[in-house]
Amino acid sequence: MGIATRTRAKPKKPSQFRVLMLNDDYTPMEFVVIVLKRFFHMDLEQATRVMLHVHQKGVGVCGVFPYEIAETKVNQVMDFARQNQHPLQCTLEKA
Ligand code: TYC
Repeated sequence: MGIATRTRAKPKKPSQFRVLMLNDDYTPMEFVVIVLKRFFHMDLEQATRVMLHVHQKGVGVCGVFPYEIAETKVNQVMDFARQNQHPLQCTLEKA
């Protein structure tokens, strides 16, 4: 097989995306903890730690996932926040 038709010797891993939670002044702390437990499978202690980190620093990482899963998590969080009339914001960025 000629060089032009050879596949890559080292296929790239599928790229990963960080799901970020953003702080705001109105969403109750308890609600953020529920979100982290429900959608990111954290236990109470872990969820509380991440929530407080976001509260103090403005932003925090909920997890790192392949693009489609990260996007689904962002949509699930935003839908759940909207349903409960909280302004909680969640986004993703390339890891
Ligand atoms: N800052 C919010 C409050 O004081 C709590 C909060 C934490 C909101 C994390 C959003 O992603 C967040 N009620």
